[in-house]
Amino acid sequence: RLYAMELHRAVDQGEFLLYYQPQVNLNTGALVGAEALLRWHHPARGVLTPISFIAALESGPLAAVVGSWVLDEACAQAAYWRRHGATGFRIGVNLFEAQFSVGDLVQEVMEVLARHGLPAEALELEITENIALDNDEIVLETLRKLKDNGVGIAFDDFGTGYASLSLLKTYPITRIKVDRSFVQGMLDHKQDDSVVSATLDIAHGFDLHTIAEGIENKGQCRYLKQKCCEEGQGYLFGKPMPASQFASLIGMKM
Ligand code: G
Ligand code: G
Ligand code: NA
Ligand code: MN
Repeated sequence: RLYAMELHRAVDQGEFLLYYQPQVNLNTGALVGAEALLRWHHPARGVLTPISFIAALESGPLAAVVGSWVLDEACAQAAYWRRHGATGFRIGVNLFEAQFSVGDLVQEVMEVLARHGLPAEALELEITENIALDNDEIVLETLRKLKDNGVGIAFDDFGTGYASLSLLKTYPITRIKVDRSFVQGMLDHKQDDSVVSATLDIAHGFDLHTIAEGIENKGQCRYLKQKCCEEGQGYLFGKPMPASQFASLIGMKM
C-alpha cells in the first residue's frame, strides 16, 4: 500500500502527533486525566486519524517505534501538566502488540517514567483483547510486572471481543473501559443497556476501576453515574484535541 513508504517518512520527519481527550470523574465532574490518541500530520492530506493508517502501521515494521514514541511523548506531556498544576493527572496510552515482542517493555516504561519524573500511578496503559489473545505468555508476564510496579492497565473496548470475560480472570487488569458502542445504544436498546450494566457489575465484582467511553450527552452521563461508573470520556466532556488546546482547557499555559 501507498502508506507503507510514507510511514517511514512520517517517523523520520516527525509527522506524528498526539491529541488528548479528557477523562472526568462522573461524581465530581473533575478532570482526572486524558487518553493520548495518535494523529498523523500528513503533508498533503492534513491531520489523519488512526482509522486511515493504523492497520498499515500495525502490520508493518514501525509499530514498536511509533509506540515507543507515543509512550515517551505522552509521559513527557503528562509530567509537564502535573508540574504545572494538574496534580494527580493520569495519562492513558494505547499499546501496540509489537511493543510486547520487541525489547523489554517493562524496562522501557520504567525508564520513561523515571526520565520524566512521572509516578507509575500516573500512567495507564490500554490494551485490547487482540493483544491479550495473541501472545499470551509474554503479554501476561509483562503486564504483571508493570502492574506490580504500580502502572495501571486498562482493558479497552471491553465487551466487543470474544473472550473478554475469561481474560478478566487471568489478566492483571486495573480498569475496564466500557466500549462506546454500548454506551451509545444503552438508553435506547435494552441489549446495549444490559451489556453496560453487566460490565459495570463485573468490574465491581472484580474490584476494578471503570470508565465509560463515548459519552455524548447528559442523559448517558447521568445514567452511568447512577450505575456507579466512576469515570467518563466522550464528546460531552471534550473531543480529542492538541496539547495546546488541552492545556487551555485545564487553565494552563504551554
Ligand atoms: O483517535 P481515535 O479515537 O480515532 O482512535 C481510533 C483508534 O486508534 C482507537 O481505537 C485507539 O485505540 C487507536 N489508537 C489511537 N492512538 C493510538 C496509539 O497511540 N497507539 C495505539 N496502539 N493505538 C492507538
Ligand atoms: O481507544 P479507542 O479506540 O476507544 O479510541 C477512542 C476513539 O473514540 C477515538 O477515535 C475517539 O475519537 C473516539 N471517541 C471518543 N469519544 C467519542 C464520542 O463521544 N463519540 C464518538 N462517536 N467517538 C468518540
Ligand atoms: Na484506547
Ligand atoms: Mn477504546
